[in-house]
Amino acid sequence: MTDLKTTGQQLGRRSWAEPWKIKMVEPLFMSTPEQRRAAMEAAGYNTFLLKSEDVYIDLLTDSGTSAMSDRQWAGMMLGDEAYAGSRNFYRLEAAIQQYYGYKYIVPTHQGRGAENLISQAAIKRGQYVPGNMYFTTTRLHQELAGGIFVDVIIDEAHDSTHPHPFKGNVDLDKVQALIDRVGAANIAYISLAGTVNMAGGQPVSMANVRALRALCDQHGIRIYLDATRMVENAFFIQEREEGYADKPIAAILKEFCAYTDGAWMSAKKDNLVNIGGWLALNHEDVFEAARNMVVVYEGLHTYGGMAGRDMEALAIGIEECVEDQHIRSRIGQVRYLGELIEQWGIPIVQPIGGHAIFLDARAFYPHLAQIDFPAQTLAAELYLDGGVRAMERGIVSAGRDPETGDHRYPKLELTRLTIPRRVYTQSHMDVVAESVKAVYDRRAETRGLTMTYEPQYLRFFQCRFAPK
Ligand code: PM9
Repeated sequence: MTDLKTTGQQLGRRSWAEPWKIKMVEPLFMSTPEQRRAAMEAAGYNTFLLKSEDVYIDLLTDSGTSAMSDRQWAGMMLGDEAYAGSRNFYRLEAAIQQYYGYKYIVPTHQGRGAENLISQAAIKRGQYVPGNMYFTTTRLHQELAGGIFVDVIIDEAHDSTHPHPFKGNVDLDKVQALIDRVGAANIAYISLAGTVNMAGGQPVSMANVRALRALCDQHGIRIYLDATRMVENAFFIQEREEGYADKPIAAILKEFCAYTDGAWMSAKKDNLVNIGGWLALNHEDVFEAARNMVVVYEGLHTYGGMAGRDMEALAIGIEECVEDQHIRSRIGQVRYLGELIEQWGIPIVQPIGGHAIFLDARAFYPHLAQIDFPAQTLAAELYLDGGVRAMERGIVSAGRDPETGDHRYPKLELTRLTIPRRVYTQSHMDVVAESVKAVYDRRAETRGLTMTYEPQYLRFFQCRFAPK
């Protein structure tokens, strides 16, 4: 395997730095251990239920938490807040067409708005939706539309220690086996994510999507891409796949998208805005259906739940996020944190992915059973130690099987330290790593949690726990 480390010393040359400087700051406050204990109890040991003002370093998510550039803020002043036909929509449409290459664009308020539209427009009740690992909101929308999600990611993705450089790849044999079992007509589409969030931010290779396209063409199956972190995916292709080292990120992104029939997007991630999303399609039939439905769920088809100024900031964010220097420093910062943590032998998902460090909570707390919610426990412990907010990505996030009502027991039981884009400094990463180490050092004394409240949908957002 190639050496995936990027710090200056390891490459034997000078260090990299962010391609921006800080113009405006937001103060942070550090709470006392007693204040954090009280806040955690009030939040039912669920980091989603903490007040933001009680958090010191917020690594809950990279969603909507980016710092916008001065160009984006200037763009906010150019908002055309007409109900219909805002000029910012046409600018956004042109940016998506230019950088992602799709024909038809439907704006939405955020990613799950677009997931709802594509699921309703492209899934018939009882159809199967194969995908490279589930994502929480994506699978729920597919299920609500009557679809049955089938995991077709390569087996290596479910093993946190496996060093495969493209752990997000689709296993084509699994897709073929599904086609043989249920017939191509009973497959709604392939749900392809780049990178794969729940696997640890792992990429899909260009060779894999090319081969998937060829297989799908033989059977008349469409491929829809979750493009939420596809720019990060393009970085890994540039770094690891033969023939792409000298290609710009923008060119890699466009080539990848060209193998797919459309994409949905949470613009709150790669696209560097605090709110927004879109659905992009190459086929008129699905576009017609989605454009018709957007007026029911989101807003008119020229704003889809966003203000004109949001669409302007988003169009500029799209241009900025494909810059090679930007993405290199973004992933460089994630790796900086990961390499600090792994030097102490603390188990994290390998290789380090695009948007976050995923602590392997099973290996962290080998004395806890999965039903003791080890990843949720670890997220709570991190907050209690130093005010760092992380997110559970294990049994709680996986929810219950809609057929049996039982917990789903995913192989990966992870706690995610997610890095917002252009927000924190290297010193913040040092503090986070030290907190992880402190929690690791007292791991043997740590007990698990019991779930005391569970809502029906996407339980991880609102459920509550008590210490065992
Ligand atoms: N992802 C994340 O923190 C937001 C909260 S958890 C649901 O990782 C992918 C790959 C995502 C994603 C959100 C969505 C939904 C779709 N696909 O949050 O609705 O990571 O904009 O996007 C979160 P929205």
